[in-house]
Amino acid sequence: MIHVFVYENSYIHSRLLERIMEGRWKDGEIADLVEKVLNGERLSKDDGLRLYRSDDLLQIGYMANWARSQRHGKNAYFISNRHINPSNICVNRCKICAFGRDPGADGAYLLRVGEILNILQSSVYRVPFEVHIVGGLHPEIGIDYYIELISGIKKISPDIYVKALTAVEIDHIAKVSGLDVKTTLRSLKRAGLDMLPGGGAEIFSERCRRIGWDKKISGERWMEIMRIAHSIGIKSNATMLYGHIETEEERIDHLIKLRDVQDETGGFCAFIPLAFTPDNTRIGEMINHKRCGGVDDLKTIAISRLMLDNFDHIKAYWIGLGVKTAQVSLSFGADDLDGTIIDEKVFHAAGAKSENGMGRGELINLIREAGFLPLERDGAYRIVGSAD
Ligand code: V47
Repeated sequence: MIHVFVYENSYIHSRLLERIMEGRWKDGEIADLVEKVLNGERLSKDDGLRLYRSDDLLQIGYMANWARSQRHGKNAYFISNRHINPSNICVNRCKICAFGRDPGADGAYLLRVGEILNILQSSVYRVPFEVHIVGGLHPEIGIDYYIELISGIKKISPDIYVKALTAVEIDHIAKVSGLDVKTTLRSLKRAGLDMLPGGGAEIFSERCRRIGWDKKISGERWMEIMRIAHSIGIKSNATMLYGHIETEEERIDHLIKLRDVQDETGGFCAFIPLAFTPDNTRIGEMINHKRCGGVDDLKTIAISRLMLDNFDHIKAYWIGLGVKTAQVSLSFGADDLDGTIIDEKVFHAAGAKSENGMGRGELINLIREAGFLPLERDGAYRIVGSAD
């Protein structure tokens, strides 16, 4: 029995319904998968691979849009936020990264806590506001710096939502500070840490890690740190870096591992597929600075929505996708456009062409033009207000 939920005024949904009624979807190479999705059945690894290998982008998009609408109807979320990168000094120097610098190298920097607080004092002009803090693995900066930073931010305003430190950074800070991960996370939470961003997961494949980021913690360790965070009430996001040297099978394996962790903990808020941006990176040289195409971007958003049936939010990160693809992604399974993203540095170091920040009004217009209802949210996905 196929249950179809049709939203009023929804062209896409009425088209899907039409196709289903006419039985046309039954002829396609992925027709059995349409049936599985509409029946709410979980997709297998083989199903995920078939989706990647299918050329039927629109059918994949229909399914993902249908799954999206089951959770969110026509809602599309955004937030007012900015990035802060305390330091680009990094002991890992991954081949995918154009942001990191060796200690003492040209352009290497470490911001003092006071400097960061000054930046925030002058740039938080509306609340709620999210600050996204990530940086390099500095050989000497331990937990004291981050406790001072996070508690200083909460003194500026307790309504600033602090999404800070990837699992990779948590592992490093714990080591530098001579602490275990749980104690580190507990102390940061006490200081005001609200959640962890999803970075540093890359692709969990060991093969890729050996070639591209051999000093970074393994995928298993990344997941272990997320499990610990979730167990003490710290939520997080999750990411997948795609479009470099990974195979489709490695992508699907990555998604299934995340789905398994989410089944266990329920602690992931959003999944963000990150399109590899190749300039100024050593992996970029290996692939002739080729960036994956728009079809791959849209398929990856849609397949993420379909495989990650236990994730509420799929984010289209416009900094990496480009604004136009991010907008179209809203009809391919994404429900969140991240935010205003002032002062992003990691993707821009690698050649991202997007603007360094977007006005709130522009975000709202993009969402409306795509036929969705713009809803401003806070860091925990509580709705702050409808833009209408
Ligand atoms: O951890 C590094 C990736 C991540 C490149 O949680 C690259 O809400 C593309 O994690 N091309 C940082 N990607 C960004 C990140 C993120 C972004 C937006 C929202 C959230 C969230 C998290 O970017 C890194 C790494 O995985 N990265 N270099 C590159 N050349």
